[in-house]
Amino acid sequence: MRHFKKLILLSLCLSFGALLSRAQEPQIINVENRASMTLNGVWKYIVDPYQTGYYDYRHDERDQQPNPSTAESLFLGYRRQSPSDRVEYDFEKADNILVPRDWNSQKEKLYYYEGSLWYYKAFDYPGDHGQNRQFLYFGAANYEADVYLNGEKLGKHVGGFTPFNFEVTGKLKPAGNFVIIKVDNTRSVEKVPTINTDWWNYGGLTRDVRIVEVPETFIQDYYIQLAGGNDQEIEVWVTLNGPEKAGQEITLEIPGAKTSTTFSTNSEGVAKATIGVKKLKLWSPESPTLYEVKLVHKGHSMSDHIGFRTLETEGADILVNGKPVFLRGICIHEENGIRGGRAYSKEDARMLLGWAKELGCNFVRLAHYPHNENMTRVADELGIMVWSEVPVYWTIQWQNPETFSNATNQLKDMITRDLNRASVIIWSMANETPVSPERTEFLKKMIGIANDMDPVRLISAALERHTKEGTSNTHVVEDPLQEYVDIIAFNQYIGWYDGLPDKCKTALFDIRFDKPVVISEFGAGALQGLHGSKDERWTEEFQEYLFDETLKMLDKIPQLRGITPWILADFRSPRRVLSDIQDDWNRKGLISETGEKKKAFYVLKDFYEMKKAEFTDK
Ligand code: GCB
Repeated sequence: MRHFKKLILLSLCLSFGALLSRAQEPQIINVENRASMTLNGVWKYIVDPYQTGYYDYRHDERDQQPNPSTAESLFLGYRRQSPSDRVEYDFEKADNILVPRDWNSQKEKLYYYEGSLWYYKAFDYPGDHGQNRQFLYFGAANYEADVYLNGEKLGKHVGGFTPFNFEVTGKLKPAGNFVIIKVDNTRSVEKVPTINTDWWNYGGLTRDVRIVEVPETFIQDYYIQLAGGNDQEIEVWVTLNGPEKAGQEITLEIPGAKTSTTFSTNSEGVAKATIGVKKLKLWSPESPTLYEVKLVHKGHSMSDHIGFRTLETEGADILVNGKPVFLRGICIHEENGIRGGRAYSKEDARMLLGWAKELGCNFVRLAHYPHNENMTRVADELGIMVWSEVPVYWTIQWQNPETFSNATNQLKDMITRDLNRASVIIWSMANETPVSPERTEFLKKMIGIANDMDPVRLISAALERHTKEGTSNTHVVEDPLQEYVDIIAFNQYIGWYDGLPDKCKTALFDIRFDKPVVISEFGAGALQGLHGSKDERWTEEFQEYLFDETLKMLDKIPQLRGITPWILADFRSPRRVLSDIQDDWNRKGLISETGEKKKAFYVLKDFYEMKKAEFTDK
């Protein structure tokens, strides 16, 4: 029986509505195709480990005080007025830093820095100061950002990998503006992610910063996607923001499909329509067709490029455009090891996804947090399906309502940003979380939210397996979450953390569900260029052997419909301290941090060629 996305968890999600209210302003999507002025480039910065610019000597927040001290309140961006004036900072004299970029990889002295750092940029805004509205937009800031414009606080944002914006209409001057942001990447137990991760916690304004300019009433957000398993109907909703949002006409044009439809907003400013279409050229990895889509409101037009594909499961099969697919995947961290630091640009996305293509992939798992929007947009162009996930990683505080609302805000912001990307087929809720009733409730509620926001994409989470009681080498997933996900995914490291690769020869998996299975991680560490016997850890030969044996083992799972081995490229992790081998790098990459391919790369490539042939014939 075909399985269209179910909404059984909807009521759960609604009852949690109260907890989900967001302090921040709703996200404006598709900023790339809106009028905007970039604030990317050279900024000034001041490192402030004791947060002296933010807290006074009684540890009171200066920005809550009626007359904060001009001498130390860095957010005021105050300049000395006379020689006797005491001002204990000067942004103009401070060092330069690039935005977007993390700070750790730009400055040697910041290599291990985790804490507060102030960013400053002066700019003119010659643009419209009359009828339009302006928003200060950030692609992401890791982890907390306190944002000030011309000395006035705009707000605070929590969460390191999703976009946020603040309205600045009426606050911009034609000349002499300055924006100051305190970014703090201190880790702590109640955050998402929490203190313990296996990746480096890069800090900073890691993605684009812009002033986005929109009409007084504007299209904030929209959804234009094929309805479930049906390639004849496009479901549309559009949300207006502004004083005249009710009863407004919106026109959707898809010139390439010879379609144009006009529909109206309700009192909430939301317009909905279902549009019949015939003979759409569907988006697929083999042929990633994107249509130009235009939304017009009161003569203002905004465009996007959107692919249309159907997505559903049938028993253990994942059907894309009605055809079973095998997800030939690879995990990727958002890092450009060659340059150093977080990946952020279209070029970075082309490099990482280009490597995935070379490997024969049609799928990537963007681990372990939402990657920058260039990744999903380039994936749309290249025809690579995407698993997107939130940093609910290992052990977070399952019973803390703030942690829950933080995790769900990140989930909602991730989905909101990428709802129209055909490449995205899976929303993942978590990675390797320890089973407990509290954790399962937490994740079930997240699933409810994701299903409610997106009726089409499949839901998953990277779970764990263990050895079945009474057996020595039969493996099971005993996690109640399996019932609530569309795809059963789990990480397994037989041959690396559990025995040696030989163990794969006799290992069996006992999966009880008639659902697609994706192995979301397996791998072994190898230092590129280190050669030896297949039994010697850290050699390319060991990694190659483990891939060989693992692929044979996994291929015996009847429901296997995809794999995303760990990982495309070596990445920085402070947990990896073995001198001369790791030196701060997790070495499970198939490609080194210098861009050299290891032997296992070719083993996986061969497997993918075989799988491609097998599934093309289906
Ligand atoms: C895992 C984690 C991943 C680690 C990897 C490893 O299971 O999900 O974040 O980096 O193992 O290398 O141990």
